[in-house]
Amino acid sequence: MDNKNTYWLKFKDYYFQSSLVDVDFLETLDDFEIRDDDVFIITYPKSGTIWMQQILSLIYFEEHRNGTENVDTIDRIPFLEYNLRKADFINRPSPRLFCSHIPYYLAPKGLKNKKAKIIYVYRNPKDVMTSYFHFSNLMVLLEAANDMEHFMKRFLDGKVIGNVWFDHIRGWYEHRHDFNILFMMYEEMKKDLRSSVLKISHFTEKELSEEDVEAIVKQSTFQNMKSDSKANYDAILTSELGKRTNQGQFLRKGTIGDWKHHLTVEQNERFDKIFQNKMKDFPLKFIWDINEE
Ligand code: PPS
Repeated sequence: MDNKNTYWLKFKDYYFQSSLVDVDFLETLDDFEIRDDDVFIITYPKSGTIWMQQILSLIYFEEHRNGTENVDTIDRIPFLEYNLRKADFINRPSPRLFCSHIPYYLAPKGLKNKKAKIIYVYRNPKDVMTSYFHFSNLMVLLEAANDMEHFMKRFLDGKVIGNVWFDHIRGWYEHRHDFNILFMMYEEMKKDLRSSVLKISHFTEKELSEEDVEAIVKQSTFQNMKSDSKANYDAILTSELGKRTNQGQFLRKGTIGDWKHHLTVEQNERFDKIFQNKMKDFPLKFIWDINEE
């Protein structure tokens, strides 16, 4: 079959993970009823989705902040198109929080009344590609790649879940006036988590005390998330999704510029050429190095 294999399923020109997605749900996505107080985290894969899930969950749920609940982040903020634990979206109490990798053109049309909120997290694409390469070799539901060269070709050709990175970010950015959307940069979150938390709480109109902000920042650092079983996806990856090896983790490096350890000089130059060509008129800036301002 042309539009489906073990790893992906093509629906309206977009690749979804085939065994996690429900096509009947995708068929109805356009009409998915949106509430004014819904919040959607939208990302290209490996751009900081679970990080934003953790931050948003901490902002919205006091019980998460003060540790009086024992709910996994994925249950607080389920994936829209990969409803792993079969959350009942329709009867879910407000405010509903979701995350998703969908491109702008598959967004439910109710999002266009601009009341429900979208937080789009983006990350420099060399680190996205590096993270994605490792994750593809870790999770059994993704097609593994022998080496970076193989993966880079697939990534640049958009033969991965999420399709072409350039199209995903450009699509959402160019259609930003159709939505109530905030763009958050992974690298800015990394460099100044506190300001990022304040930006998100302002956008979501959630008033936080100084103490709350402290608690959120503390619990959403890479190190804290890594050791927090509700936030680190270890159990999900091991028992619900499946790993190829015991070595890797969802929270791998969590840094800026790891691509430097994985791309050859030639691969890097080739990537730069394509990036410059595709993004020359694109206004959002990117940070490629941990020391860059
Ligand atoms: S997925 O599979 O698309 O949902 O993956 P996603 O969550 O978007 O991205 C995973 C990468 O985000 C990193 N991450 C973090 N970085 C810094 N700080 C925190 N708190 C954090 N939480 C998650 C995670 O480590 C993956 O990046 P890499 O580069 O592989 O480490």
